[in-house]
Amino acid sequence: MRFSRDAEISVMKANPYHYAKGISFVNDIIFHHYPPSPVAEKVRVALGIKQLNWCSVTIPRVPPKPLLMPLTGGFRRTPVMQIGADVYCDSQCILRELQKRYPQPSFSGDASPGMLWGLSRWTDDTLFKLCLKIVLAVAEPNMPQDLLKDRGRLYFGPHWDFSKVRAELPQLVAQLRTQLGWMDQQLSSGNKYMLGDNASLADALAYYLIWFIRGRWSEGPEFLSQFSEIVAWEQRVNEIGHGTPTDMSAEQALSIAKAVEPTTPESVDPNDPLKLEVGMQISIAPNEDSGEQPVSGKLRFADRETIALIQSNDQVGTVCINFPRVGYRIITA
Ligand SMILES: N[C@@H](CCC(=O)N[C@@H](CS)C(=O)NCC(=O)O)C(=O)O
Repeated sequence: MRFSRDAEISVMKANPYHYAKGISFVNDIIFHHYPPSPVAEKVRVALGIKQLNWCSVTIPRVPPKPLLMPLTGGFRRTPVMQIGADVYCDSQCILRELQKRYPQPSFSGDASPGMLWGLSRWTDDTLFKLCLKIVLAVAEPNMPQDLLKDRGRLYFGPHWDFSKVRAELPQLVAQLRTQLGWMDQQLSSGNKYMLGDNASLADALAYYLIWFIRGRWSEGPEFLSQFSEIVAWEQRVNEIGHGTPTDMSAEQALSIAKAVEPTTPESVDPNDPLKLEVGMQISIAPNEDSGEQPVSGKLRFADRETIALIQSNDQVGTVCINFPRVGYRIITA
């Protein structure tokens, strides 16, 4: 759904420059991220595959994130996408929404989409954690303490210890080598991209891990040089770019949310195993023990893939916050 002209005008009036130019942003993609975030890089590549225009809001790397939290109900991870007063947390949810709103070119390239989401559980879970262990364990002695403590707890639980991880580094690298070998093999068919001659979600899912290893692990470039197909493909994905970003301030993003109402429909799958109902009080939290606070509010929407709740506060008015189902647990009552 697009916003009415009245809603657009009310946002424009909040900013005289935009009013004069006739720009409103209420239907635009607002992407909250920071440049070194690998998960954000995955979405930036996806925005490039679809050649989209988007507004770029830079957020802090560690909490507090006072200009993001009012939109996400306290969810602190990066990235977050906002369109008007609808907010999408977690890259899985963001990518699905982008595919829904901008179907062409499709994220499934030359293939059908179903198993691509399954593929994302391998890349974003097993493989991303493995890359994080290698990158963080090697970088630990030179990392700022606040960042190290934050990421250790977030990704590896309350008893994280990178000195132990460093001791098993060759084992971890061996695990990574085999799995990147699968990607290299996939590319040896002569196709330009992972699933054919059109770029797909599979490319974004693989690329951000390679980008992360190359940029943040001191031995990454040398390690990657053994995968000749990956190295050539990496260049092709790099050339896709990120679409067209335009900088936006966090304050402006908040004012856009405040000027409009959420468009996410009120609807719940009647066969939902949790017997959810519109309006019920719920909390949503990541499945893993990451120390993150659940996000609470009134249920607005639930289907097999997505769950969304409503929250209100002075900074944004009412927002609808969407999460993926997979990887998150829902607490009722
Ligand atoms: N499952 C999440 C993972 C996101 C994630 O872990 N992002 C990292 C940055 S790459 C993060 O949130 N780090 C902590 C922070 O930014 O506060 C997703 O796919 O979006």
